[in-house]
Amino acid sequence: MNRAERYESAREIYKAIGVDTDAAIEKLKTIPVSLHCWQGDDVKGFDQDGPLTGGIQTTGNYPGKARTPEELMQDMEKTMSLMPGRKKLNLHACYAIFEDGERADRDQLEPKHFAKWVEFAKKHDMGIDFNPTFFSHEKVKDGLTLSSPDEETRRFWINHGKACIRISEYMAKETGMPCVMNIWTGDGYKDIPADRMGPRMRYKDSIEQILAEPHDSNLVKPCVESKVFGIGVESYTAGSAEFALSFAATHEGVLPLMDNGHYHPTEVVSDKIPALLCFFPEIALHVTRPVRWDSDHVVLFDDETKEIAKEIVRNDALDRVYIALDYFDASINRISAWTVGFRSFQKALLSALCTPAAMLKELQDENRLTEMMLEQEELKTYPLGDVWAEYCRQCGVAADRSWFDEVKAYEQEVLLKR
Ligand code: RNT
Ligand code: ZN
Repeated sequence: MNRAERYESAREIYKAIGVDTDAAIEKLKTIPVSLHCWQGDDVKGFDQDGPLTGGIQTTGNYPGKARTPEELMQDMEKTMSLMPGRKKLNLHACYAIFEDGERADRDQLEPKHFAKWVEFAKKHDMGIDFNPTFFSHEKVKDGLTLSSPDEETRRFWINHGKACIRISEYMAKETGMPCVMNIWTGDGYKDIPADRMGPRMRYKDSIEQILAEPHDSNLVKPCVESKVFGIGVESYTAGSAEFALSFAATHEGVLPLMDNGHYHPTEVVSDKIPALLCFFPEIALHVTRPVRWDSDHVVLFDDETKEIAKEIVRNDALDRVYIALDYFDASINRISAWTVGFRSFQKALLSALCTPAAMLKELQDENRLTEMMLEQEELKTYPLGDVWAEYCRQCGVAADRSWFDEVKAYEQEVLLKR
């Protein structure tokens, strides 16, 4: 069978269980997934030369990381040309672009410092998501930013947050798509603190001050991302799960953001998604792959990734969940890392869209759990690969491993010359 015949056959097989694969393909083309710029340069940014702090870490020193805005954009264009599906651009404040030796500290950032990124996003018909950068900076005092007891430090970071609200609104206006602005800090303590509430009260007040910066909540979607621990911040994080969730629940227009690397290892975000959807009009996600800890490995087409996509799709929540990727691997070719992760999540969404959710739900509600199990097992060997191949063909990208030839050529011609 050739490719077209294989798709025809797969279409019939899915049709027999009530799944319309043509509709699944069309739907998938419309779902934006935010592509994080920071896979390209190991979360370095352009505004400082120090180490990566905040309790996060990239490991590996594969050659060819992007060192300038031009290189990063060039690399993103390469990786995006190898991925099917709709992309949104995810930026951090530390990726500000300064012209002619001009500098601005993080509390002084302005929309103009992101004009080149806006131009880039427009060129590729993408919206932009944004993140204030509360790490890798000399004004992180004793590992603390928005929860610092030092008022000058806290003021600096509040002003950074406010600047980022203004920049987010500018990005939304320019691209015509809302900007999800995610607040995450690595604030916390390595060892058992003597005061757990004080930092949280200051963190709460700081976020409230940031959000007091005037903004249109249809354009700027502020989120609070929780975390259980970081490297060197093992005993306590100010922005814990309960803190972030309660903050979002009690502040109009604020979304909780769940990163699936930020929970205890046996907790799953796939189960948290429908729980939050019962209460929040909108939520946000960072999709990553934690291996034993928040290691930010490249996202794969694995069980939990599939389950996350399924929960979004079968609860009809594609318009309520802002999906972003968040991983950074410096031990392998970074273009390939980006591409594999994005393609994996696309596969997970396609798999979810090709799941006969109504039929399975009915089995559950009729307590036909024996059949529910076997039907879910049957699906695992359905010909999803043939539907994937058709989707990739329609999107003008390789369906199989052949995209890697382009990565190898790019490595020779561009990356290894850096
Ligand atoms: C860190 C958080 C955070 C960062 C990015 C760079 O643990 O996941 O989202 O990874 O903002
Ligand atoms: Zn994250």
